[in-house]
Amino acid sequence: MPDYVKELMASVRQNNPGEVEFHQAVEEIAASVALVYEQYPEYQAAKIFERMIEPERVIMFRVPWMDDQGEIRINRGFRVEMNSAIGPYKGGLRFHPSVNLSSLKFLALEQTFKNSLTHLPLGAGKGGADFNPKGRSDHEIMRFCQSFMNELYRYIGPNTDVPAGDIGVGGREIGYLFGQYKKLKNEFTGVLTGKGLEWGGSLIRPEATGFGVVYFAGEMLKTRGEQLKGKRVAVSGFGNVAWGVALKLNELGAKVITLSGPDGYILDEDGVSGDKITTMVRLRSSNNDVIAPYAEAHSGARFFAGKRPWEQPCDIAIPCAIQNELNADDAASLIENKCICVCEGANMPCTLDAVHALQKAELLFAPGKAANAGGVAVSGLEMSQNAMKMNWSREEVDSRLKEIMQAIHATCFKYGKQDSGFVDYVNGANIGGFLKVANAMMDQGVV
Ligand code: NDP
Ligand code: 2IT
Repeated sequence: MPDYVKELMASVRQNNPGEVEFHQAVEEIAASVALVYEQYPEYQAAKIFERMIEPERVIMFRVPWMDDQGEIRINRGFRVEMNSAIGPYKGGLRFHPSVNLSSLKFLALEQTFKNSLTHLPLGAGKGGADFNPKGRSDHEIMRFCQSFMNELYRYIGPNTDVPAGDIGVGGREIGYLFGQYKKLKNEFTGVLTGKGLEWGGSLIRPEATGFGVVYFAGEMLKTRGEQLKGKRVAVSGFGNVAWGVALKLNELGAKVITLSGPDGYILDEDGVSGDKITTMVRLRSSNNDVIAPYAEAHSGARFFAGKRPWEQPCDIAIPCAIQNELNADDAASLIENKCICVCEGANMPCTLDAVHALQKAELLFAPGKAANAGGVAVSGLEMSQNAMKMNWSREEVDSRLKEIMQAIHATCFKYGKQDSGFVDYVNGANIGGFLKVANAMMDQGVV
C-alpha cells in the first residue's frame, strides 16, 4: 500500500469512526488517486481528494409515521450532498434497514466518480432511510414517503439536488415523493428522476441501469474478442437492476442461470427468460423479499437456501443486489470455474479482497461506478427532457445510453490500460472520474 494511502486511511478512520463501508470505498479510490498525485502534484497541493471525501453537507432528520395499526413509528432520514463541482447534487434514495451514515457516504462518494464518468453535468449525492419496506402496505409506504419529503423538500430542487430511486425506492415511491414535494412547494418541476411517463419520466429509465451494465460487459468482452451471445451468466438480486440485466442479456442471446434474494438463490439451467422474468418482478413487488417461490413456480429451477450464486460455474458474473455480496471465497470459486468476466451491477458488491483476487487472475472486472452508470445517465437525460419540456423516443434514449456506456468504457480503457496489456478498470474509472471533478474544483477555488 503506498504511503499516501496509509496516511490518508489512518486519518479517515480516526475522523469517521466505525464507518466501514465508507473506509472501504475511500481506500479503493485512494490507491488510484495516489497515481494521479504522483503525476500532477498540483492536485495534491490543493488537497482535492481530501476535500472530495468530506461531504459538502449532510442532512439527518426524523421521519415519524403511523402504521396501519395506528402505532407511531420513527425512522431516520438522510441526504448526503457530496459534491456540486460539476452540477447539482444527483443520486438515489435507499430505503433499507442497513441504511446509515457510513453506507450513504460510501454511495455518495462512488456517485461523485460515476456521475463524472457519464460526462453529463451531474454533481453527486445519496440519501435514504433505515426504513424496511418489507411487508408494509401501500398506505404505509405512502405515509412514510410523505413524511420523508416533509423534511427533505427544503434541501432539494431541479437546480440544487435531484434524488432518484435505489434499493427499496422504485416508481411507486418516486410517485408519492413527487406528489408531496409538489404539494409543499406548489411547483411542478423535475426535482426527482425515475418519474412516471405521464408526469415527466423518461422512457428506458427503469431499464437503464441493467441495460447499461450489459452494454458495458459487451464492450469489455470485445477487448478479448469475445461476445455475450451464448454465455452463461450468474446474476444476483431480483430487483430493478437484475431485471434490466436479465431483459438485455436475453435479447442479446446470453443465458441467465441464477437470481438471488436475502433467502438464497435459484438456479434455472433453462434460463431466466420470458414469463420467468415476470415471475421475478412479481416476487419483488410482493414486498415479501424472497426468491424461493420462483423454484416452486418453475419446475426446471432449484432453490439453494442461504447460499450465493457464485458457486455455480458461469462465464460471466453480474452481482446486482447490495454491497459486499461477493467475497474472496466467492472470487476463488469463480476463478476456479473459469469465469471470464465480473461486471458489478450493484454499488461495491465485491469486497476489496475479491477485487484484488479477480484482477490478479486477470479476469475482466468492472467496478459499479463505471458499469452501472447507465441509470444515473438516463436520469441526466430525464433532467434534460424536463428542462426542454419534451420527450425523446425509446430508441433515442436507448441509443444515447449505449453511446454513453461505450464512452465510459473508452475512458476506463484509456486510464486503466497497463503496459502488459491488462486493463485495470478500477484505476481507469477512478482516474477518469477524478480528473473532471478535480479540474472543476481547481477552477472554482477553495470552497
Ligand atoms: P431493488 O430494491 O430493486 O432490488 C435490490 C434487490 O437485492 C432486492 O431484491 C433485495 O432484497 C435484494 N437483496 C438485498 N440484499 C441481498 C442479499 N444480501 N442477497 C441477495 N439479494 C439481496 O434495488 P436496485 O435493483 O435498484 O438496486 C440494486 C443495486 O444496484 C444496489 O446496489 C443499488 O445501489 C445499485 N444501483 C441501482 C441503480 C438504480 O437505478 N436503481 C443505479 C445504479 C446502481 P431486500 O430488499 O430484501 O434486501
Ligand atoms: O446508484 C445509482 O447510481 C442510482 N441509484 C441512480 C441514481 C440516479 O440519480 O438516477
